[in-house]
Amino acid sequence: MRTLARRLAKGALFLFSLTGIPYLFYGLLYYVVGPEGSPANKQDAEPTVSIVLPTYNEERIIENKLDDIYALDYPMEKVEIVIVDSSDDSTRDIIRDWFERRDAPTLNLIEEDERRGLAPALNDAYTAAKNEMVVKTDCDSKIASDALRVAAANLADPHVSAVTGRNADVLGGSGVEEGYRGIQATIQTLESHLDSTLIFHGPFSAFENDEIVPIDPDSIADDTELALLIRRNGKRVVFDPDIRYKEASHSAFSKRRTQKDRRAMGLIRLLAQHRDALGRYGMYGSVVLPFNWWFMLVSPWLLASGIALTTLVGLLVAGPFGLVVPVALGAFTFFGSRDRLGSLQPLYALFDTQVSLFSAAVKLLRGEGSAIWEVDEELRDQYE
Ligand SMILES: Nc1nc2c(ncn2[C@@H]2O[C@H](COP(=O)(O)OP(=O)(O)O)[C@@H](O)[C@H]2O)c(=O)[nH]1
Ligand SMILES: [Mg+2]
Repeated sequence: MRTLARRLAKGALFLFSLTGIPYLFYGLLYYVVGPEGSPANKQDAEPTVSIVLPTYNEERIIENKLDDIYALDYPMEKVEIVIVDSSDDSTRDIIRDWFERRDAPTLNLIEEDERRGLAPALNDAYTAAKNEMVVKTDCDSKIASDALRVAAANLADPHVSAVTGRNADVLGGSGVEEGYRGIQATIQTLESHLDSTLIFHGPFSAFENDEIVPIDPDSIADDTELALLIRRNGKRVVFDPDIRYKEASHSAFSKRRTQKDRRAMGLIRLLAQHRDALGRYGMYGSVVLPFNWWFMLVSPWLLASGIALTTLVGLLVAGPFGLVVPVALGAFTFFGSRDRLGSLQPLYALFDTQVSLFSAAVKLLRGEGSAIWEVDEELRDQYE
């Protein structure tokens, strides 16, 4: 029994160490590269802008969103707003009223008879967008007033064709989300300096219109997919921490699962679909994509197996007292999801993400992953 327990313990230790190797490697790279800000050679620019805004039943918050866009530090005569709407509430009437009261920006409203999902809606909106820089933003987000200018400055670099930004303020004060976003911003800054980053964020993603191509209508990682396709076509796609937005998030474990698991499913599926990109496109395919493969597809399974083995060892060695491992993990989750872990909070945020990635993989294996989802009404309280 003891020998078996010792072997299993060694196995668990091996799995945990193996999981950590790529993270140590990224840490070392960060130290060597010392990335700061965006890697783009930024220049002042004021291109014409199409703001793409998809809406599904956003009557509670659409007016505030339009007011926020109107307040951006940018000449509104140079802006058109392309709204693709699939609502069956009063969102459309509110939109029309709002634009009737103003000369600029102009409105291009695409009215869908029925909800088809976000990706096909976005494909239509991108086709309709006619200005030089196309900025996609979600209704449930607030963009910093200088965001369009900073994005335009990035795209003025001839090598860069897409740029995304940072969730600088998590509305609702979720410590779990803040912890995760901090780590993610560090990783995405490094990736951008190496070549390009993978993840593009729904609240703010800017693209050069000429580089936009259609995305898979079943995609649930729409912004990231477009960026990935642009990188595959040869241009860099980067993260600039100076582009700031605010987005609401939950900390509570069960509330987080719905949105995070769906987003995780989208990313896993996208990576799998584009597995042929591994090893190609310079550092993007040889470092950035493999790291994201590890983080999203491999390490959740290694961690889950390591935890299962450790629990088994505990049971073999200490009988029922061996349950201390799952109980400790439960306590970690209990306090972490209530933002009460102090300096350990970022570690919990990573754990929470790994839980989502694991459960997303299981859901995908079960054939789930619909491109139509229930919009989170509670999160919208933050934008009223
Ligand atoms: N046109 C259209 N917009 C959608 C659809 N589903 C979601 N949206 C919009 O897409 C944006 C992001 O949706 P959201 O539910 O907040 O996604 P999440 O932030 O990933 O949870 C919001 O502006 C929604 O109103 C859809 O099926 N059609
Ligand atoms: Mg949202």
